Amino acid sequence: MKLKVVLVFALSLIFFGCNTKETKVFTESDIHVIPKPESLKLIEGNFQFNKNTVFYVADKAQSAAAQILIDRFKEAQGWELKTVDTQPKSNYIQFKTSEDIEDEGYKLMVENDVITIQSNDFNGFLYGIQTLRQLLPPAIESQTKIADISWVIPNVEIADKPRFEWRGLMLDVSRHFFQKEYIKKTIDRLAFHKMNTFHFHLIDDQGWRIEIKKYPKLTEVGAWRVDQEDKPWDGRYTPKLDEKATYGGFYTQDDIKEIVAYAESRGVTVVPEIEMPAHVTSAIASYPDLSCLEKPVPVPSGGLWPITDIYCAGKDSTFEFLEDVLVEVMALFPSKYIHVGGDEATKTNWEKCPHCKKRMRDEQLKSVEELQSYFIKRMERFISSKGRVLIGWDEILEGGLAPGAAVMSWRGVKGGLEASAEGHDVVMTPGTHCYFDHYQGPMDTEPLAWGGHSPVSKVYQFDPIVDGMSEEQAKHVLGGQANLWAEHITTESHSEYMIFPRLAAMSEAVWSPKSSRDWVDFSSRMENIFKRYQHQGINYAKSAYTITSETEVDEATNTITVSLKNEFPVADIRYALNDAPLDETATTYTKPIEINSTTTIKASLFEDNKPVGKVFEKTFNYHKAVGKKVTYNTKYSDSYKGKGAGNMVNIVRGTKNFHDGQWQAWLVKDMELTIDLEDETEISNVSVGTMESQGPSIYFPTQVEVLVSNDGKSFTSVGKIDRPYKNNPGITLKDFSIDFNTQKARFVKVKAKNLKTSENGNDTWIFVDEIIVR
Ligand code: TNX
Repeated sequence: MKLKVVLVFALSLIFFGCNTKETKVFTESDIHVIPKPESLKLIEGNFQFNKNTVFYVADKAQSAAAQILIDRFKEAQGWELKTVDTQPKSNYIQFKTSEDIEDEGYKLMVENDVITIQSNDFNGFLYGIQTLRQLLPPAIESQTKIADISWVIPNVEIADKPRFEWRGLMLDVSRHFFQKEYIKKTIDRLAFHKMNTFHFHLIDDQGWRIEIKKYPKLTEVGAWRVDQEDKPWDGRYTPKLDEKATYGGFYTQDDIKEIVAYAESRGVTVVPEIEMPAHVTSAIASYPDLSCLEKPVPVPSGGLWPITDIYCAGKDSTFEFLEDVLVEVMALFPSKYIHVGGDEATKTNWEKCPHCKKRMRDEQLKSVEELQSYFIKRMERFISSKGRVLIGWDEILEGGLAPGAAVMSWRGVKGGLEASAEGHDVVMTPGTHCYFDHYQGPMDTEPLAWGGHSPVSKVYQFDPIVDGMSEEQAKHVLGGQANLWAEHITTESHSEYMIFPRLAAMSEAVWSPKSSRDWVDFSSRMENIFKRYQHQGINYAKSAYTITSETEVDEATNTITVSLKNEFPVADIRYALNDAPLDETATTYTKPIEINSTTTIKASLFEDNKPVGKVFEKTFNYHKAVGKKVTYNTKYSDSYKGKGAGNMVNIVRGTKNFHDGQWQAWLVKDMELTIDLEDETEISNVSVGTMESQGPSIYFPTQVEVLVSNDGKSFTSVGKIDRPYKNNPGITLKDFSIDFNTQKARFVKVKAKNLKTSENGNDTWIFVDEIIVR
């Protein structure tokens, strides 16, 4: 652990008005500001707020920044702190405009009697205030009056500025609709984390969410879908055209104005996203003529793939429509950037459409990719003629990038590398680190998410500047952004759960100097931020406290060791085995636990000698093949090797996340392997652990067979299970368990047959995590 310089100051009692000034000694570990400031110096002494503290302001921007803290004191303490325009003698916060401070940067100086915030713009003053807010006790976030708090903060000298100018969060309000009040709340929380961009994903297949006066059907029709919220997202049927559509909602233009103005008061720019040419079934449902086929379609209630009903790129009327929409959008959103989506268009209709074919001939376009490029370039000309800048997902690179366009790199970092090499500005938002619809803890302990695994520690590792970027390219990186797609996010509290605390990690990744990145230090500061989240009423995820296990097999001794850990490193894990209680008698975890028989481990984090949070409980089923040699007659795929040769006999079971490293898989091929038990061993059951997840083409074996032998040459079948193909939505784990008469055998051969081709003609996988021999 980093050595902390502990500064201890003796403080004298100072009398202040009728309040007695606190004698409080601060150390560096009392300072928890997130994102971490560029530089911070603790100084002897402290400042104590009381009901006479005033804000000395010179202009509107300064008083707007002051208001944030005034509101906090009002709610948490009931004080009505005032702003004044003449310099008080003492006990005040003053704002000073200082031209030489960089955009959004600030200096904060806390002294015994006066606090000074210097900046050059509103955001800088606001961030100075936000830092001040985080120096105060967490109770400053309270939404009800709190008694007996002394609002005392250490004297400090802070110089701070953002590393990147684009520090964003995207919310998808199409897949599920979120109320205006929640959007404002989220914007407020962005500002709390010194984030400055709110990317508003207003349009998608499943709902058009912004009123456009010229095209009323967009919200009369496009904002509503048949309610199938009781079914899984990808298991929803295509609604009939006359079915009553009741799920949805939209923002009126007045709502949008209110959101934009609110965001402005929080230093946040709202970037609207108006998807095109795909992800617009909601628009086509409203105005079928916008598509190539001009066929009426319903607003889909859930998953839609591939997306073939897209805007026709041949008809000029499509562009007239989009220009009209954008004129209204640009009147509402003053942001420099206008996002036009551009992702995931399946262009098969364009290949057949006479209008699109004519366009391709007229414009000498060789492919539908070039037609998409034509589409985006044409929109870019329009947007830039209005003095704005087009930004789109990295697919807008395909077929040639529009001059002047900026790119949001989501399919990894490739798009960002390519666009920046061509001199375009980029915002980095790779799925690996920035997708908040991914799981943040082990899948079986978390609410349903899209897939993937992006825990807070991974988000914390995010760097918008990636390996292989030249200095010149790096200059084109505007910053980074987190995205919350909402297919599976139906409520505000679930949305909060996905955003927090990962947003805190993201804020540090895009604000603080890279050199100050320190996971241990960050996690220690998070505890304080959690208290603030609690006061703010945020349903943040506690996944970083979830205990997970890792198992290692020592093949020489056939012993298994299980190690326990959780994401935040400074935690007191204790455990109990089998029937022992998990209480104050539990063992403190210091080293991996050895297992040589079937064992249940219960573990928890402890605070004050008591278990807190989720209890970890896992039974490790020891069996007769543990650690024995496995010979593969058909080799597993290089993409899913599990833990290699010992994977099938290491007692570690895979989770529903097929990327979790515990699964071995075969594509199209059958599985066949032989386990050598070393001695003739009495056995009566073999179980084969498998998974089915038909979405990514993982199917149960259609047959599992077990054979035994004593010489390893001639095998006798002892049983088999047939399991013909069935439609099976979701993810299912299943052990194919085969009982047979107890007998002695040294070799066990297991065969599993692959379906080979799915109903829709794709190659299929079989996934196996363990062969259990009893
Ligand atoms: C891809 S990211 C999409 C979204 C989905 C998301 C799910 C991007 C530009 N397009 O439409 O919601 O995956 O993670």
